[in-house]
Amino acid sequence: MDDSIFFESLDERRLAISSKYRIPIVPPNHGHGRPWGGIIDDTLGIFPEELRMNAEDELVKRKLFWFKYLYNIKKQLEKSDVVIVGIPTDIDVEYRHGARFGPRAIRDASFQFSPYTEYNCDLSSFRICDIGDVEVHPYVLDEDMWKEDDIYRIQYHQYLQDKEIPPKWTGNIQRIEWTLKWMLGYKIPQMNTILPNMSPTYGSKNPIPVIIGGGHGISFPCIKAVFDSLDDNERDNFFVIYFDAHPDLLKRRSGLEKTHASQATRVAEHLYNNLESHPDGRIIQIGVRDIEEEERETRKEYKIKWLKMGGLDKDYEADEICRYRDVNNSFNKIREWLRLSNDKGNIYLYISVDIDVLDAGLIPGTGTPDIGGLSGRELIDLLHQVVSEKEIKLYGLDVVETAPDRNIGNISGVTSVRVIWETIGTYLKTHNRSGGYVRK
Ligand SMILES: [Mn+2]
Repeated sequence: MDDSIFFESLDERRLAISSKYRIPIVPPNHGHGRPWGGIIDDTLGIFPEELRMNAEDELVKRKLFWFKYLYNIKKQLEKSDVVIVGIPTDIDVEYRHGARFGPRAIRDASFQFSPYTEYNCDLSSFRICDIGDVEVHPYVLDEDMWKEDDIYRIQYHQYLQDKEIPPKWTGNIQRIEWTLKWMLGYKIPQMNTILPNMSPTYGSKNPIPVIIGGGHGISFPCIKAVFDSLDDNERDNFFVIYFDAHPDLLKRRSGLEKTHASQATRVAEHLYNNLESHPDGRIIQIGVRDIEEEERETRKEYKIKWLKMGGLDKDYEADEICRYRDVNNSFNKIREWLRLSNDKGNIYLYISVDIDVLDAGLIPGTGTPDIGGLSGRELIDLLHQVVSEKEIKLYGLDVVETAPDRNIGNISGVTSVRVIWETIGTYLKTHNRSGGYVRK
């Protein structure tokens, strides 16, 4: 292996380590204590000192620190039931900022919890791995900003002596989507060539991704990555459930396409464009109450189901719209929308929880609070009911819009942890996982 392909000089090598080879995932700041019920990943502390020390390592010799870092995490992923990743963004926030501090606040809050769920599932019996944060720009979602990656990309091309230059992953959207696909074991051609063991064929044993935000704009690349990784049968039975005060169904916000107020439109478009049959009702939104007229049109266009907190009686004429009354009544409607009563086999589900679905009086620490929302009890009960269904296969969960600057006692961080704990724990317990998430 000729080093000169990569580095012209020692200075350039230093520069490369510091800037060109920016890793897309950075270790979380665990601090002291036991995050996520007591699991601390022992591979996270090794970048880059240990790599520098271990000069015999083949990847170190090739100066592929980034791949080495990912490789170590990958080994953890393969053993994990659940993998947590933070995406610290504040994209296109127009009212209250601060969601980029959400992952930190949620991890902080995780230290105070016992590893038991309300239904006595011991989460410490599962392997839950926190791989850190995706390195993103906090404010800009989709701009081509990571110019250094172009240098990396071309060097990479030289190294592989491949005819094709690997695709760019320069903006935040690409970084988030790529990271999720990588977590899911998606076959990324260039990585498969360089490290054959890094990209197992998708489908054997994959962890459930849990994404902690960050603004709601991150849901689009995450859901897209999960959906794109599915086979045809899974796609045909793929649903997204949102818990949110807002439908996020604007076409654009301030002229921008990929924002927290338009992310559900992008998801709907993506499903619509990639399914043979129309994705009628593939998206269910629970708790919506702050709705713009344009969003009603988008809902009709994609036949999105709404479980609204309130509303006029005329809304009930359309069977896509229902009013939240109580947990049992609402869950029956959700079951029907998910086609769970039809006995048609598995439903593949992604759940996105915008923490502002809760009443503003209960959750001040969020970007766009609104009163008249769910209580914490109702949210947890609904999540319990949904993920307890045997036909449900949980393929992803995100919890977004935690803005700790506005908190009292980090209550939105605490709430986010409880939401994750109860969803994951109840799912693992009711689906008889005994360590090791076997996907099929
Ligand atoms: Mn939202």
